[in-house]
Amino acid sequence: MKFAHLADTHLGYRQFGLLDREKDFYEVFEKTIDKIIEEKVDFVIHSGDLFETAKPSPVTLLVFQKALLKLKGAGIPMYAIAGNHDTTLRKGTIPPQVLFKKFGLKVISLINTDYIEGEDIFIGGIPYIPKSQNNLLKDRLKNLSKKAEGHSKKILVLHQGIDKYLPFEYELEIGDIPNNFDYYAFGHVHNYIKEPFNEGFLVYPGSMDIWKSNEIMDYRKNGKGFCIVDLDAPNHPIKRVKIDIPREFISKTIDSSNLTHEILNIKSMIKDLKNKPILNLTIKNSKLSNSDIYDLINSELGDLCLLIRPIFKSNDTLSDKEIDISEIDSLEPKTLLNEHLKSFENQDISNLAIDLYENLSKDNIEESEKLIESFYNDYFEEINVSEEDITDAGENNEQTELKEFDNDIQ
Ligand SMILES: [Mn+2]
Repeated sequence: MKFAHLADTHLGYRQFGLLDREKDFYEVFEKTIDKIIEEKVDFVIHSGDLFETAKPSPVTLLVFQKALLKLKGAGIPMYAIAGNHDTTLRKGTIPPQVLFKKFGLKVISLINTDYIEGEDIFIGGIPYIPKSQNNLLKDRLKNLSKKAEGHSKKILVLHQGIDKYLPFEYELEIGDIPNNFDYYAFGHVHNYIKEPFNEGFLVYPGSMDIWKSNEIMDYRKNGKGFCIVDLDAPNHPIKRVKIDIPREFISKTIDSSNLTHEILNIKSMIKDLKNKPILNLTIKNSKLSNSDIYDLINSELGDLCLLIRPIFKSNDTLSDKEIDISEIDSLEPKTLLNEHLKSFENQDISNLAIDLYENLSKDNIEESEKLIESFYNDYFEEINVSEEDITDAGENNEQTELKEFDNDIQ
Protein backbone atom coordinates (compact mmCIF):
# COMPACT_ATOMS: atom_id res chain seq x y z
CA MET A 1 0.00 0.00 0.00
CA LYS A 2 1.50 3.36 -0.95
CA PHE A 3 0.07 6.82 -1.28
CA ALA A 4 0.95 10.25 -2.66
CA HIS A 5 0.79 13.28 -0.37
CA LEU A 6 0.57 16.76 -1.85
CA ALA A 7 -0.69 20.16 -0.73
CA ASP A 8 -0.86 23.86 -1.56
CA THR A 9 -1.41 23.55 -5.30
CA HIS A 10 -3.21 26.94 -5.32
CA LEU A 11 -4.97 26.29 -8.64
CA GLY A 12 -6.24 29.53 -10.15
CA TYR A 13 -3.53 31.74 -8.67
CA ARG A 14 -2.79 34.48 -11.17
CA GLN A 15 0.55 35.61 -9.71
CA PHE A 16 1.48 39.25 -10.49
CA GLY A 17 -1.80 39.41 -12.42
CA LEU A 18 -0.26 37.28 -15.19
CA LEU A 19 -2.25 34.63 -17.05
CA ASP A 20 1.05 32.85 -17.81
CA ARG A 21 1.60 32.34 -14.09
CA GLU A 22 -1.92 30.94 -13.68
CA LYS A 23 -1.10 28.47 -16.46
CA ASP A 24 2.19 27.56 -14.76
CA PHE A 25 0.30 26.42 -11.65
CA TYR A 26 -1.98 24.28 -13.84
CA GLU A 27 0.95 22.80 -15.73
CA VAL A 28 2.82 21.76 -12.61
CA PHE A 29 -0.37 20.21 -11.19
CA GLU A 30 -1.05 18.23 -14.37
CA LYS A 31 2.54 16.95 -14.41
CA THR A 32 2.11 15.93 -10.76
CA ILE A 33 -1.05 13.93 -11.52
CA ASP A 34 0.70 12.14 -14.42
CA LYS A 35 3.63 11.30 -12.16
CA ILE A 36 1.28 10.02 -9.43
CA ILE A 37 -0.41 7.67 -11.94
CA GLU A 38 2.98 6.52 -13.23
CA GLU A 39 4.03 5.69 -9.65
CA LYS A 40 0.98 3.42 -9.27
CA VAL A 41 0.01 4.64 -5.81
CA ASP A 42 -3.12 3.28 -4.12
CA PHE A 43 -4.54 6.66 -3.11
CA VAL A 44 -3.76 10.38 -2.92
CA ILE A 45 -4.07 12.84 -0.04
CA HIS A 46 -4.34 16.58 -0.71
CA SER A 47 -3.80 18.59 2.47
CA GLY A 48 -5.53 21.84 1.55
CA ASP A 49 -5.22 24.99 -0.56
CA LEU A 50 -6.13 22.93 -3.59
CA PHE A 51 -7.54 26.17 -5.02
CA GLU A 52 -6.28 29.71 -4.56
CA THR A 53 -9.70 30.96 -3.50
CA ALA A 54 -13.00 29.61 -2.20
CA LYS A 55 -14.63 30.71 -5.47
CA PRO A 56 -12.45 29.31 -8.28
CA SER A 57 -13.19 30.25 -11.91
CA PRO A 58 -14.80 27.67 -14.23
CA VAL A 59 -11.41 27.19 -15.95
CA THR A 60 -9.79 26.38 -12.63
CA LEU A 61 -12.58 23.97 -11.69
CA LEU A 62 -12.25 22.26 -15.07
CA VAL A 63 -8.49 21.78 -14.66
CA PHE A 64 -9.16 20.00 -11.39
CA GLN A 65 -12.09 18.01 -12.77
CA LYS A 66 -9.91 16.66 -15.60
CA ALA A 67 -7.13 15.70 -13.21
CA LEU A 68 -9.55 14.00 -10.83
CA LEU A 69 -11.16 12.00 -13.64
CA LYS A 70 -7.71 10.96 -14.86
CA LEU A 71 -6.93 9.64 -11.38
CA LYS A 72 -10.32 7.96 -11.22
CA GLY A 73 -9.65 6.29 -14.58
CA ALA A 74 -6.45 4.88 -13.10
CA GLY A 75 -8.41 3.61 -10.08
CA ILE A 76 -6.75 6.01 -7.63
CA PRO A 77 -9.06 7.73 -5.10
CA MET A 78 -8.22 11.18 -3.72
CA TYR A 79 -8.84 12.51 -0.22
CA ALA A 80 -8.90 16.26 0.37
CA ILE A 81 -9.40 18.86 3.09
CA ALA A 82 -9.99 22.58 2.65
CA GLY A 83 -7.16 24.96 3.49
CA ASN A 84 -7.26 28.60 4.56
CA HIS A 85 -7.35 29.71 0.92
CA ASP A 86 -10.18 27.50 -0.34
CA THR A 87 -12.45 27.82 2.65
CA THR A 88 -15.03 30.30 3.84
CA LEU A 89 -15.71 30.64 7.52
CA ARG A 90 -19.34 31.67 7.23
CA LYS A 91 -21.92 29.20 8.44
CA GLY A 92 -23.69 27.21 5.74
CA THR A 93 -21.03 27.70 3.11
CA ILE A 94 -18.95 24.90 1.65
CA PRO A 95 -15.50 24.65 0.12
CA PRO A 96 -15.24 24.11 -3.67
CA GLN A 97 -13.89 20.59 -3.01
CA VAL A 98 -17.50 19.52 -2.24
CA LEU A 99 -18.41 20.05 -5.93
CA PHE A 100 -16.32 16.99 -6.76
CA LYS A 101 -17.83 14.47 -4.35
CA LYS A 102 -19.93 12.96 -7.14
CA PHE A 103 -16.75 12.60 -9.19
CA GLY A 104 -15.33 10.48 -6.40
CA LEU A 105 -13.39 13.06 -4.37
CA LYS A 106 -13.38 12.02 -0.72
CA VAL A 107 -13.78 15.30 1.13
CA ILE A 108 -12.63 15.30 4.74
CA SER A 109 -14.80 17.87 6.54
CA LEU A 110 -16.05 18.72 10.02
CA ILE A 111 -18.94 16.35 9.27
CA ASN A 112 -17.11 13.55 7.44
CA THR A 113 -13.97 13.55 9.54
CA ASP A 114 -12.54 10.18 8.56
CA TYR A 115 -12.51 7.24 6.15
CA ILE A 116 -11.14 3.73 6.06
CA GLU A 117 -8.99 2.95 3.03
CA GLY A 118 -7.82 -0.52 1.99
CA GLU A 119 -7.73 -3.17 4.71
CA ASP A 120 -7.67 -0.91 7.75
CA ILE A 121 -6.00 2.44 7.04
CA PHE A 122 -7.62 5.23 9.04
CA ILE A 123 -7.50 8.56 7.21
CA GLY A 124 -8.81 11.34 9.44
CA GLY A 125 -8.49 15.09 9.31
CA ILE A 126 -9.85 18.53 9.99
CA PRO A 127 -10.20 21.38 7.49
CA TYR A 128 -8.46 24.66 8.29
CA ILE A 129 -9.67 26.32 11.50
CA PRO A 130 -8.52 29.86 12.35
CA LYS A 131 -6.47 30.67 15.42
CA SER A 132 -9.30 32.35 17.30
CA GLN A 133 -11.07 28.98 17.38
CA ASN A 134 -8.09 26.84 18.29
CA ASN A 135 -9.90 25.42 21.34
CA LEU A 136 -12.37 23.86 18.91
CA LEU A 137 -9.47 22.61 16.80
CA LYS A 138 -7.81 21.01 19.82
CA ASP A 139 -11.07 19.32 20.90
CA ARG A 140 -11.55 17.94 17.41
CA LEU A 141 -8.00 16.63 17.37
CA LYS A 142 -8.54 14.78 20.64
CA ASN A 143 -11.72 13.17 19.26
CA LEU A 144 -9.99 12.14 16.07
CA SER A 145 -7.07 10.67 17.95
CA LYS A 146 -9.47 8.55 20.04
CA LYS A 147 -11.38 7.44 16.95
CA ALA A 148 -8.16 6.35 15.23
CA GLU A 149 -7.27 3.99 18.08
CA GLY A 150 -7.11 0.32 17.15
CA HIS A 151 -6.70 0.76 13.40
CA SER A 152 -3.65 -0.84 11.88
CA LYS A 153 -2.42 2.35 10.15
CA LYS A 154 -3.40 5.91 11.00
CA ILE A 155 -2.96 9.07 8.92
CA LEU A 156 -3.76 12.58 10.20
CA VAL A 157 -4.57 15.25 7.59
CA LEU A 158 -4.39 18.92 8.65
CA HIS A 159 -3.92 22.34 7.11
CA GLN A 160 -2.54 24.41 9.98
CA GLY A 161 0.57 26.24 11.08
CA ILE A 162 2.59 24.82 13.97
CA ASP A 163 4.71 27.05 16.25
CA LYS A 164 7.86 25.08 15.46
CA TYR A 165 7.66 25.81 11.73
CA LEU A 166 5.72 29.09 11.59
CA PRO A 167 6.67 30.88 14.84
CA PHE A 168 4.77 34.06 13.94
CA GLU A 169 1.51 32.67 12.64
CA TYR A 170 0.57 29.29 14.04
CA GLU A 171 -2.69 27.81 15.32
CA LEU A 172 -1.18 24.74 17.02
CA GLU A 173 1.80 24.13 19.22
CA ILE A 174 3.76 20.99 18.49
CA GLY A 175 2.55 19.54 21.81
CA ASP A 176 -1.08 19.84 20.66
CA ILE A 177 -0.56 17.26 17.89
CA PRO A 178 -1.78 13.78 18.93
CA ASN A 179 1.00 11.23 19.09
CA ASN A 180 -0.72 8.04 17.92
CA PHE A 181 -0.62 8.51 14.14
CA ASP A 182 1.77 6.81 11.72
CA TYR A 183 1.92 9.68 9.24
CA TYR A 184 1.09 13.39 9.60
CA ALA A 185 -0.04 14.62 6.16
CA PHE A 186 0.06 18.37 6.66
CA GLY A 187 -0.37 21.39 4.41
CA HIS A 188 -0.04 25.19 4.82
CA VAL A 189 3.74 25.66 5.14
CA HIS A 190 5.00 26.25 1.59
CA ASN A 191 8.53 24.99 2.27
CA TYR A 192 9.32 21.26 2.33
CA ILE A 193 9.43 19.81 5.85
CA LYS A 194 9.93 16.16 6.77
CA GLU A 195 10.57 15.32 10.40
CA PRO A 196 10.33 12.23 12.58
CA PHE A 197 7.38 12.62 14.95
CA ASN A 198 6.71 10.01 17.63
CA GLU A 199 6.51 6.69 15.77
CA GLY A 200 5.92 8.28 12.37
CA PHE A 201 6.79 11.25 10.18
CA LEU A 202 5.38 14.77 10.04
CA VAL A 203 5.47 16.11 6.49
CA TYR A 204 4.64 19.37 4.75
CA PRO A 205 5.26 18.66 1.04
CA GLY A 206 5.28 22.43 0.36
CA SER A 207 3.65 24.39 -2.45
CA MET A 208 3.91 23.04 -5.99
CA ASP A 209 5.22 26.25 -7.56
CA ILE A 210 6.75 29.43 -6.12
CA TRP A 211 3.71 31.17 -4.65
CA LYS A 212 5.65 33.91 -2.89
CA SER A 213 9.24 35.13 -3.42
CA ASN A 214 10.27 34.07 0.10
CA GLU A 215 9.96 30.42 -1.04
CA ILE A 216 12.87 30.77 -3.47
CA MET A 217 15.56 29.76 -0.94
CA ASP A 218 13.77 26.55 0.00
CA TYR A 219 13.07 25.85 -3.67
CA ARG A 220 16.80 26.01 -4.45
CA LYS A 221 17.48 23.58 -1.61
CA ASN A 222 14.58 21.10 -1.85
CA GLY A 223 12.92 21.77 -5.20
CA LYS A 224 9.12 21.69 -5.48
CA GLY A 225 7.13 18.47 -5.50
CA PHE A 226 5.21 15.90 -3.46
CA CYS A 227 5.84 12.76 -1.40
CA ILE A 228 5.16 9.06 -1.81
CA VAL A 229 4.80 7.03 1.37
CA ASP A 230 5.15 3.25 1.49
CA LEU A 231 2.93 1.89 4.26
CA ASP A 232 4.06 -1.73 3.87
CA ALA A 233 7.80 -1.26 4.36
CA PRO A 234 9.11 -0.91 7.93
CA ASN A 235 9.24 2.72 9.17
CA HIS A 236 7.11 3.83 6.19
CA PRO A 237 9.86 5.24 3.95
CA ILE A 238 9.06 8.56 2.26
CA LYS A 239 10.19 9.34 -1.26
CA ARG A 240 10.33 12.97 -2.31
CA VAL A 241 9.29 13.34 -5.96
CA LYS A 242 10.48 16.60 -7.45
CA ILE A 243 8.44 18.19 -10.23
CA ASP A 244 10.19 20.78 -12.38
CA ILE A 245 8.47 24.14 -12.17
CA PRO A 246 7.81 25.66 -15.60
CA ARG A 247 9.58 28.95 -14.95
CA GLU A 248 12.66 30.09 -13.03
CA PHE A 249 12.79 32.97 -10.57
CA ILE A 250 16.10 34.81 -10.88
CA SER A 251 17.19 37.16 -8.09
CA LYS A 252 20.15 39.41 -8.76
CA THR A 253 21.72 42.50 -7.24
CA ILE A 254 23.39 44.71 -9.82
CA ASP A 255 25.52 47.82 -9.71
CA SER A 256 24.09 50.53 -11.92
CA SER A 257 27.48 52.13 -12.52
CA ASN A 258 28.32 49.01 -14.50
CA LEU A 259 24.96 48.53 -16.14
CA THR A 260 25.97 47.39 -19.65
CA HIS A 261 28.17 44.63 -18.24
CA GLU A 262 25.51 43.54 -15.73
CA ILE A 263 22.87 43.31 -18.45
CA LEU A 264 25.16 41.12 -20.58
CA ASN A 265 25.69 38.84 -17.58
CA ILE A 266 21.96 38.45 -17.05
CA LYS A 267 21.42 37.76 -20.75
CA SER A 268 23.89 34.89 -20.66
CA MET A 269 22.22 33.55 -17.49
CA ILE A 270 18.78 33.37 -19.06
CA LYS A 271 19.53 32.54 -22.69
CA ASP A 272 19.18 28.77 -22.25
CA LEU A 273 16.01 28.79 -20.14
CA LYS A 274 13.00 27.00 -21.61
CA ASN A 275 10.53 29.66 -20.51
CA LYS A 276 10.92 33.35 -19.81
CA PRO A 277 11.90 33.83 -16.14
CA ILE A 278 10.69 36.21 -13.44
CA LEU A 279 13.59 38.54 -12.76
CA ASN A 280 13.89 40.13 -9.30
CA LEU A 281 16.47 42.88 -9.66
CA THR A 282 17.99 44.94 -6.86
CA ILE A 283 19.74 47.93 -8.38
CA LYS A 284 22.39 49.67 -6.28
CA ASN A 285 24.33 52.92 -6.63
CA SER A 286 21.77 54.52 -8.86
CA LYS A 287 23.27 57.81 -10.04
CA LEU A 288 21.10 57.93 -13.11
CA SER A 289 17.39 58.46 -12.60
CA ASN A 290 15.44 55.33 -11.75
CA SER A 291 13.27 55.70 -14.82
CA ASP A 292 16.34 55.94 -17.13
CA ILE A 293 17.75 52.76 -15.61
CA TYR A 294 14.41 51.03 -15.88
CA ASP A 295 14.03 52.04 -19.54
CA LEU A 296 17.46 50.65 -20.36
CA ILE A 297 16.87 47.39 -18.49
CA ASN A 298 13.45 47.00 -20.03
CA SER A 299 14.64 47.61 -23.59
CA GLU A 300 17.49 45.07 -23.18
CA LEU A 301 15.76 42.40 -21.09
CA GLY A 302 12.04 43.05 -21.39
CA ASP A 303 11.50 40.56 -24.20
CA LEU A 304 13.59 37.90 -22.51
CA CYS A 305 11.71 37.91 -19.19
CA LEU A 306 8.08 37.33 -18.31
CA LEU A 307 8.36 40.05 -15.69
CA ILE A 308 11.09 42.30 -14.31
CA ARG A 309 10.63 43.44 -10.73
CA PRO A 310 13.18 46.15 -9.93
CA ILE A 311 14.01 47.51 -6.47
CA PHE A 312 16.18 50.62 -6.41
CA LYS A 313 18.61 51.02 -3.52
CA SER A 314 20.40 54.30 -3.21
CA ASN A 315 23.58 54.54 -1.09
CA ASP A 316 22.75 58.11 -0.11
CA THR A 317 19.67 57.30 1.87
CA LEU A 318 20.33 53.88 3.33
CA SER A 319 23.43 52.28 4.76
CA ASP A 320 24.15 48.67 3.74
CA LYS A 321 23.17 47.57 7.21
CA GLU A 322 19.74 49.13 6.93
CA ILE A 323 19.21 47.55 3.53
CA ASP A 324 19.85 44.13 5.10
CA ILE A 325 17.30 44.78 7.84
CA SER A 326 14.62 45.77 5.33
CA GLU A 327 14.86 42.29 3.83
CA ILE A 328 14.19 40.38 7.05
CA ASP A 329 10.79 38.69 7.03
CA SER A 330 10.03 39.61 10.63
CA LEU A 331 9.38 43.23 9.70
CA GLU A 332 6.24 42.19 7.85
CA PRO A 333 3.15 43.98 9.21
CA LYS A 334 1.64 40.75 10.50
CA THR A 335 4.73 39.88 12.51
CA LEU A 336 4.91 43.38 13.96
CA LEU A 337 1.24 43.21 14.89
CA ASN A 338 1.86 39.87 16.56
CA GLU A 339 4.75 41.29 18.59
CA HIS A 340 2.74 44.33 19.57
CA LEU A 341 -0.24 42.24 20.69
CA LYS A 342 1.91 40.42 23.23
CA SER A 343 1.63 43.46 25.50
CA PHE A 344 -2.12 42.76 25.91
CA GLU A 345 -1.23 39.47 27.59
CA ASN A 346 -4.40 37.82 26.35
CA GLN A 347 -3.68 35.17 23.78
CA ASP A 348 -7.35 34.68 22.82
CA ILE A 349 -7.84 38.34 21.95
CA SER A 350 -4.48 38.47 20.16
CA ASN A 351 -5.49 35.47 18.06
CA LEU A 352 -8.75 37.14 17.13
CA ALA A 353 -6.89 40.31 16.13
CA ILE A 354 -4.59 38.33 13.83
CA ASP A 355 -7.52 36.54 12.19
CA LEU A 356 -9.36 39.84 11.75
CA TYR A 357 -6.27 41.45 10.27
CA GLU A 358 -6.06 38.59 7.74
CA ASN A 359 -9.71 38.82 6.75
CA LEU A 360 -10.19 42.57 6.81
CA SER A 361 -7.08 43.14 4.69
CA LYS A 362 -8.83 40.99 2.07
CA ASP A 363 -12.18 42.80 2.53
CA ASN A 364 -13.79 39.66 3.94
CA ILE A 365 -16.31 41.66 5.95
CA GLU A 366 -18.88 38.90 6.39
CA GLU A 367 -16.28 36.40 7.51
CA SER A 368 -14.85 38.93 9.94
CA GLU A 369 -18.30 39.42 11.44
CA LYS A 370 -18.67 35.67 11.74
CA LEU A 371 -15.30 35.44 13.49
CA ILE A 372 -16.30 38.10 16.00
CA GLU A 373 -19.65 36.45 16.60
CA SER A 374 -18.17 33.03 17.21
CA PHE A 375 -15.41 34.51 19.35
CA TYR A 376 -17.98 36.31 21.46
CA ASN A 377 -19.97 33.09 21.91
CA ASP A 378 -16.90 31.04 22.76
CA TYR A 379 -15.36 33.61 25.01
CA PHE A 380 -18.33 33.99 27.31
CA GLU A 381 -19.49 30.39 27.31
CA GLU A 382 -17.62 27.15 27.65
CA ILE A 383 -17.04 25.56 24.26
CA ASN A 384 -19.49 22.77 23.77
CA VAL A 385 -18.78 20.67 20.71
CA SER A 386 -21.93 18.98 19.54
CA GLU A 387 -21.40 15.23 19.40
CA GLU A 388 -23.68 14.81 16.41
CA ASP A 389 -21.21 16.86 14.37
CA ILE A 390 -18.54 14.27 14.98
CA THR A 391 -20.51 11.12 14.27
CA ASP A 392 -19.61 8.82 11.46
CA ALA A 393 -19.72 9.63 7.75
CA GLY A 394 -22.87 8.62 5.96
CA GLU A 395 -25.68 9.45 3.63
CA ASN A 396 -27.40 11.72 6.16
CA ASN A 397 -24.33 13.83 6.56
CA GLU A 398 -23.89 14.08 2.86
CA GLN A 399 -27.43 15.31 2.62
CA THR A 400 -26.79 17.86 5.31
CA GLU A 401 -23.91 19.22 3.28
CA LEU A 402 -25.95 19.28 0.10
CA LYS A 403 -28.77 21.01 1.93
CA GLU A 404 -26.31 23.62 3.09
CA PHE A 405 -25.24 23.95 -0.51
CA ASP A 406 -28.84 24.45 -1.63
CA ASN A 407 -29.31 27.17 0.94
CA ASP A 408 -26.15 28.79 -0.24
CA ILE A 409 -27.17 29.11 -3.86
CA GLN A 410 -30.67 30.32 -3.23
MN1 LIG B 1 -1.05 27.56 0.93
